[in-house]
Amino acid sequence: MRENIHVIGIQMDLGASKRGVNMGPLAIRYAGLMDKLKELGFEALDKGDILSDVAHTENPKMKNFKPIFDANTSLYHQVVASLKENALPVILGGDHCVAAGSISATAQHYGKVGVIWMDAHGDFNSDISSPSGNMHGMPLSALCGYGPDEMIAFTQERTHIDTNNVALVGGRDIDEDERKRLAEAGVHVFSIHDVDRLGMAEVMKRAIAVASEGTAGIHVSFDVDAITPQEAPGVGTPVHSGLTVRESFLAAELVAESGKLLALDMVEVNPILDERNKTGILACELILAFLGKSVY
Ligand code: EXY
Ligand code: MN
Ligand code: MN
Ligand code: MN
Repeated sequence: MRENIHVIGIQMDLGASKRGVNMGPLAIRYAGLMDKLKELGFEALDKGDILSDVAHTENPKMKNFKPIFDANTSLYHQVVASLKENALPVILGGDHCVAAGSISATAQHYGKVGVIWMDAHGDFNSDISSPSGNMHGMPLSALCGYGPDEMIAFTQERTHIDTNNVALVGGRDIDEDERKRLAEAGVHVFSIHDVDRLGMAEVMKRAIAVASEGTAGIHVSFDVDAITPQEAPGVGTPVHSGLTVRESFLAAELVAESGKLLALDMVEVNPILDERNKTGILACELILAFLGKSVY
């Protein structure tokens, strides 16, 4: 694990239908993230927040595409710059559309990276398959080269993630077309049912193996709606019967133990819908666990 952590916020809520997730970075910082990182012995630098332009939709199949593209482009450049400084970027969302920028940056820097996408959703829609036109339902598909292509036009090379190295963990609300698309693309899906049957330790062992095979390491993209809404109420798209808090921490601890983490997104914390920053605090503690904080 590297000593240098760069915390990069992105105040983006235009990819979701419910507003307010742009305040996620503030909520996670309010939980004490920077001090806690320093207590763990990291050189932790707060790079501030990337801001988003106002809502503006030209194509209802990709709502707010232009401001989302612009903010993601800024995020892409910031994450690339942090990686060049040999820091491990921790990206605070914002809705999940921001992973298009952050993961393209990691892939651009390292060449070949694996992705563990922890989410109640698949985020594997294209503009055509999306039932909503909301861009937070599309970033994983875009990153893997399954469209919408416009969404990852940040890099000259248009970096694509190989789906052989992508594991989706915690999925339980996946659209019918999206399920077919995930299967055709060959994404390794570990649904909540797999977590029940196999246990989180075995699921993460397999997910880490998938994401590590032939790659420089792993970018984890953690959507807090992966966790069950009783424990993480501050989300815009809650889905019942999700991961427990302990399963989530175990996943984080196993990633830390693997020594493969290259970058981390912590996204979809919506303070307006939260209860006394419960979800913000949880997100903060999960970040620490992904970075190696142990309970004993
Ligand atoms: N699959 C639905 C859609 O594409 O509209 C819902 C997507 C929600 C995405 C969330 C945050 O991870
Ligand atoms: Mn998501
Ligand atoms: Mn989600
Ligand atoms: Mn492939």
